[in-house]
Amino acid sequence: MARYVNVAIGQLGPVNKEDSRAAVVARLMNLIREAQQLGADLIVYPELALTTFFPRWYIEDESQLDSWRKAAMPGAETQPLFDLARELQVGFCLGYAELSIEQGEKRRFNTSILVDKNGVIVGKYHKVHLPGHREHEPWRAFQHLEKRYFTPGTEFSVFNAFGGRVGMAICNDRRWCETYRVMGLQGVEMVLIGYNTPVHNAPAPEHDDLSLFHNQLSMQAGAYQNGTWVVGVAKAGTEEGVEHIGGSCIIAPSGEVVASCVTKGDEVAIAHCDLDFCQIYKRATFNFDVHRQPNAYGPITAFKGEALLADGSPRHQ
Ligand code: CDV
Repeated sequence: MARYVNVAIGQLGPVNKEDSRAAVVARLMNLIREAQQLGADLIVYPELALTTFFPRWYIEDESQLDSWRKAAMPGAETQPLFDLARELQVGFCLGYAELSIEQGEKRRFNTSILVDKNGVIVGKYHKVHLPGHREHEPWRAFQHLEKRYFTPGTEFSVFNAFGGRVGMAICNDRRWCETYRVMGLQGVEMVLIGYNTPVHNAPAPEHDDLSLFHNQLSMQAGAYQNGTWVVGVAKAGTEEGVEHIGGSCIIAPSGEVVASCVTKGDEVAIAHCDLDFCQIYKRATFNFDVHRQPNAYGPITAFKGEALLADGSPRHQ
């Protein structure tokens, strides 16, 4: 039996500090309604979709920080989205800031959840690659304090959902080949990625003009090299004075872009994805069983940084 997933991009325009949670959820509900009219099975929303991208600010007040985070999911404000998903029979992937309290220990994650057509959470992911810095760096035009505000996740899981093998990653994860390969090794067929990417990259402003190129380059490479669909979804436009890229798109296992958004606002785009189209890549060029050489890949997990020192000697000596 053919396995198709009609996947929709649920791109958001800016979410400002003053926007109420209810107003943002109403926008997400408009997007899922439009997606359903276009025949979607699943809609993918951006990273930290419920709030403004608050890591751009250095905030010392814990209670203000916690006001951006959600302890319960669904909670009172997000329940209407879960109810609508069940009514429309459209699943969703949603990024949000999670406050987890386990055995009295408070932890904060940059989280994505996968929700099935019955409004049930079937997968959860904590962002592994947290970019930016920990301390206030006033020389920057704006901060990027994800390393301060979040605990990194420790695994890339793949879930049986929507008739296939579905994985999640968040924003900076999409730039790392390991993200896709670890899921590729679990047979992933569709990777869902929300992002908030400022055009301006303070440590390397030379890259500003290449922001959209690097966005697409990373996701196309990940799709092709692992024979998987990739869905990248932006929170785009100028948010609290900071310009973010759009460039939301759906990429086939061939590496080709098959659907994309054209604005930097709330927008839906959709693709009819044949999950079995992954097989021609997974069983030929990227047949891992036949062609991978893990014995040559030791440094990938043995070292965090470069394995050799400048003089060519091994780093651990
Ligand atoms: N939210 C992000 O992870 N943003 C990063 C920026 C800081 C470069 C990204 O990789 O897009």
